[in-house]
Amino acid sequence: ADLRVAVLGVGLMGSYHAQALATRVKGVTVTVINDFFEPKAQEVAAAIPGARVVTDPIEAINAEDVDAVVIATPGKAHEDQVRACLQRGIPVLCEKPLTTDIASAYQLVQDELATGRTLIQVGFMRRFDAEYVQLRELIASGGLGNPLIVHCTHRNPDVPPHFDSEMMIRDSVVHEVDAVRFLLDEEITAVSVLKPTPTSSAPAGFHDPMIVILETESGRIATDEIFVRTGVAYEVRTEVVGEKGTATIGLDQNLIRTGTDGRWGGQISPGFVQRFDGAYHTELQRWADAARRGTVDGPGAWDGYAAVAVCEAGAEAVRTGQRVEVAMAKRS
Ligand code: ISE
Repeated sequence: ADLRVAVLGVGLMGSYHAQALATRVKGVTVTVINDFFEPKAQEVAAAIPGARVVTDPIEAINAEDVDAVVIATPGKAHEDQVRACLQRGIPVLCEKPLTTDIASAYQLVQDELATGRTLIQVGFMRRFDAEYVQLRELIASGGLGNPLIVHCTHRNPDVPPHFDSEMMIRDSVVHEVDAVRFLLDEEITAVSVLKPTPTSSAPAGFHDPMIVILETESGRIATDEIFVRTGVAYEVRTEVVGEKGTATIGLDQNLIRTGTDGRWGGQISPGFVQRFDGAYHTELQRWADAARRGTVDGPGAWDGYAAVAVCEAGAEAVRTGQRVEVAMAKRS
């Protein structure tokens, strides 16, 4: 039988997931749609045969015709909703951030441990992108020798006006935080942030771009250029520098080369939905396949907690201009 899924929060990401689950992911029926803005939930549900609207998110999680849940509500709502999934004992795919503070993220790690099952997956979709997977395998197989430095670039063409420096850390850099942990297989222990001259399109007082420096347990360094108002396109690149060589991904991802008027040129993917479409699809299909067996298949509660802890340090580094150590428990 199909896995019956509730999608909570149908903004940009949630409506994309709901559509993908309903039309492209095999073995899934979307039965319940929820959003705090009911007309939006109605609109999304109307386009999905068999889906109905449930206005209360906790009721949606506990509905009889729901076997698993996708959460794409605002970060502040995640803690209670993920906990309700744990209490019911059903798998959940929660968009990042897992929660909005370190203590609640750690509590969810503990709550999941207490169930004796693995039920929480966090939406770090880059782990499902073919290039990231290959780069991780190359590093793990020793192909680059010891990896010493990771250089990341993360550029968005634009963001909403309220997207401030702290959001740049918590919403955008969070992906490099997870990618670096994924590629190097170790924790990040300290964060520093450099604030170059801001672009003139950034509102006063916003630091855009920034250079974020991540230090790892073993002493490696990762840099991340985060620039969210380039006016150009969505550009995400990673280069790993090892003792025996270097490797770069994201150079011409989704580049469409065109030839017109005796010239050649290309189009860069405009946004993350286009750039990571394949990754999202793999993420959803593997999650759904695992959920049918009562578990998940991807980054979990610990990864969500680690990302929250590193971003907390990053937000403090933006505010204070200091190098901030990550406050994180040892993994039990
Ligand atoms: C957004 O929230 C995301 O999650 C995207 O993946 C990221 O690239 C973007 O910068 C964020 O705004």
